[in-house]
Amino acid sequence: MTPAGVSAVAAVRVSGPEVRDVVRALFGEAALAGIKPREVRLGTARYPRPANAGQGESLAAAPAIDSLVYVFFEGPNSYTGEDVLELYPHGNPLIVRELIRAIREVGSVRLAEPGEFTRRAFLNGKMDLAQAESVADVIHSANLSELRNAHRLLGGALSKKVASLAAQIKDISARLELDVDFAEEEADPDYAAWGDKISSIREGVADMLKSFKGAASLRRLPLAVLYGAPNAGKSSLANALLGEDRILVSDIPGTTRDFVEVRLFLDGGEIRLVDTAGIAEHATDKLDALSMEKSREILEEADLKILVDAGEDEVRGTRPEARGSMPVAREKGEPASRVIARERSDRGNPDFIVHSKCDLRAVSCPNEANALRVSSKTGEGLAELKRMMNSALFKSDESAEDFWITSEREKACLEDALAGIDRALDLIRTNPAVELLAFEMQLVRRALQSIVGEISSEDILQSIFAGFCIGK
Ligand SMILES: Nc1nc2c(ncn2[C@@H]2O[C@H](COP(=O)(O)OP(=O)(O)OP(=O)(O)O)[C@@H](O)[C@H]2O)c(=O)[nH]1
Ligand SMILES: [Mg+2]
Repeated sequence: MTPAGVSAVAAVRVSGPEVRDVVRALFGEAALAGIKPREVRLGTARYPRPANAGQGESLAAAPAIDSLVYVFFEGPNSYTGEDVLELYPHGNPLIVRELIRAIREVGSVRLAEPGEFTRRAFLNGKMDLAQAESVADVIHSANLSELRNAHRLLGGALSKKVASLAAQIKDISARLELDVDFAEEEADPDYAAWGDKISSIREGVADMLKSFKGAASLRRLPLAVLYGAPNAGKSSLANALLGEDRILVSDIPGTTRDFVEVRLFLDGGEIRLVDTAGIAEHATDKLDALSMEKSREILEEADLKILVDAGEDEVRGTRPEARGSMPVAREKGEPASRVIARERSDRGNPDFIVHSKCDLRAVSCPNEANALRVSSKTGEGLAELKRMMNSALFKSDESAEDFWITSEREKACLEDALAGIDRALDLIRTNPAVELLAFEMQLVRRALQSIVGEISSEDILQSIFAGFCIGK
């Protein structure tokens, strides 16, 4: 269950009909006799006695693997629905390896395949397929909103919605089939009313489909880029946000050459923070030009562009040759940052402006929206900046009811359902025939039911659970 590597405690899980044999082999007959489901026990796991060992040899003679805590879960009240044994040895890879080796000597015990425990949970009816898929989302969520979504899916939000749509379709199908049977006796079916009902189902399906966020967009961490003139204090700011001196800082303009990427934890989750080389009007040399090119490239990818501005005078003082030719069409009272943002399109349109080094500035910077006074030296404005970054990068506008789907498979099922609905609506408009409608609705229902796995094939299960980790 836990990754390889040294840790305080590791977790190993065994599931299946031979779990009791494993308990006996590791801890002895007495331990098995006294075992109670879900009871936390401390014991010494020993190598199993070889099958050909004499009766006289006691178990205690076998060398110990580890002294550890274990819990037995009796099926069907377990994660997989089968008997399960969880063991918590010390987190030494050597112990874990020996423990697994000893367990595998018992009966036909073998290593689990990726996702096999969750697969068994699905096959034993402990959860439906949409929930099983969301287990992987719970494990891999990179931020709080993803995690909340994964928990909603695991809690059955998608399953419930699918079930309600499938029930509505079942209802329509039943009426359609009734009409097929009694076609001669009944008056013409009320196609218009059916069209309305089917359209409202279509809306539900289309909404879910629209909510899809694929793995590519989910696994990607939000990217914030600090950029601005050379010497503006970008690297100092990155260090201050991180709370450690990670990036080289100096009063020489052009200190940062390659952009530097660090990971920063905000309230909403982890982000990539990139400190770039200063962008000036003219490059001083070839290397400088390359650095600036790199900065521009990463800016293109940014989710949040933060312009770091130390005030024009300061910049000018440190690098006159770079800024000399800049056409400063500065209106009276207009802050330098605005001039920069307005006049120089190659600096990108910042989402936010940081007036840096505010401890050095005699006059306070104007209080604009989307701008903040910050000092990396005194720490002023840092907490506020983090809050701003958090709210810009992690939108928390979803309500408790909302969820988005993350599985390509579920998306494909919904697309099938939608296509069927559209064909049905088309039939109603052009050539209403009860038999054909009934057939299409059956297809739609099947597509929806396969989301939760009421209809699923071995191939589909294989591809879903192959993406899991071993032990889950
Ligand atoms: N007083 C004061 N000095 C600062 C502050 N932030 C940065 N500095 C100084 O400004 C100078 C430039 O800082 P850097 O962080 O290297 O600036 P940069 O924008 O990364 O510069 P380049 O990498 O050359 O583009 C250094 O001497 C810093 O010590 C601040 O908040 N207050
Ligand atoms: Mg720098």
